[in-house]
Amino acid sequence: MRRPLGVTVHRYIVDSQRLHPEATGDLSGLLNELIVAGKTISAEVNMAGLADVLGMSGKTNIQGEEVQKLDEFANRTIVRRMARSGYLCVMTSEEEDDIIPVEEGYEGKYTLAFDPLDGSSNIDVNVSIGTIFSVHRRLSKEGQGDIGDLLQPGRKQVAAGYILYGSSTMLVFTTGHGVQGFTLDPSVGEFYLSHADIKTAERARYVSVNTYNQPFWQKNVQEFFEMINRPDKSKGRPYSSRYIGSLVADFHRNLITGGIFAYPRDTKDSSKPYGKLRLLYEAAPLAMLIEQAGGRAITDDCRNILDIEAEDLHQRVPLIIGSKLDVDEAEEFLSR
Ligand code: AHM
Ligand code: MG
Repeated sequence: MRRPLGVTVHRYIVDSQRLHPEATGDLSGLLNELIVAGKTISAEVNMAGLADVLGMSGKTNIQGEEVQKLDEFANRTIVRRMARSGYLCVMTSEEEDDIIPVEEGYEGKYTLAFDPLDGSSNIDVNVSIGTIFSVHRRLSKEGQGDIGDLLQPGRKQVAAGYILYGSSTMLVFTTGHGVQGFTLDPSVGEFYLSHADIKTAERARYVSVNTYNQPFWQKNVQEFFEMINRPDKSKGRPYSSRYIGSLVADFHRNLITGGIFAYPRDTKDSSKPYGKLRLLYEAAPLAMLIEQAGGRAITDDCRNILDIEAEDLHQRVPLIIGSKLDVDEAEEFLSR
């Protein structure tokens, strides 16, 4: 459906729901609540340089990383708002070891996995960060949800997206019918449709990897990235390199311009044998978005990210994601 610009995200969600008369409105309600949380976080992120919120809180999270104050703020904002939304039965967050129960009496039919502030090492250097989210339908029948409701493959997501706190704040999401991008007008506090039905380029323009990890990658992964570095006019190569170190920002740029992002497994840190990125609230939601935009997401041993059965809330997964023809080539090369 062609939609005029100037459509608010609320209007977009209401219109989309009309196309599904069977819908109860719960998913719309859930997204709207998340959007309010996102706007709250956006306002705080924009104040970060002014308010005294920079710097470490002194705690470490389950992955042994330092937690920064804005991470905590983002986590708290989402948990508090969503726990009483009435749409969820259980949540998981990068910032919390265990499942996060919703308030009794407010149980709903969905689950939420989220990274409250991805790219947090970039907060105090004024570089783009974002909130990534993934929504599943619950498996259990009623009452408070449990870990089983959260450990579902990405293929079963009913919605996925992110809010990027960049030069402007953008909301990008899918409910399985294409990818829509909205830009926040901070003067009125509304997200407006700015990127309707996003499709990513079939060929990459950018390659996004932490090249200094290259010596620690598997040999075939090293060889693949050497191979696609070689000039080849028919494929638009040589590509150019872009790496921010905020997955959500690297992903967003590549989604808009075409690109291939990878965080393969490496031997640099024996506590992280599968690379750094998390399945449930980083790789899976971005994989749903990229597939909806015409791209692909696989592991470095060629499994489709969306088919992986989660075993742990915080499990990590090697990720190769982006333009279809380049991920196809990676798959062919790495499966030899
Ligand atoms: P975070 O969720 O604590 O911010 O960590 C994940 C981030 C990703 O956003 C990014 O892609 C990656 O870490 C960068 O890692 P590295 O610095 O090893 O390249
Ligand atoms: Mg993250």
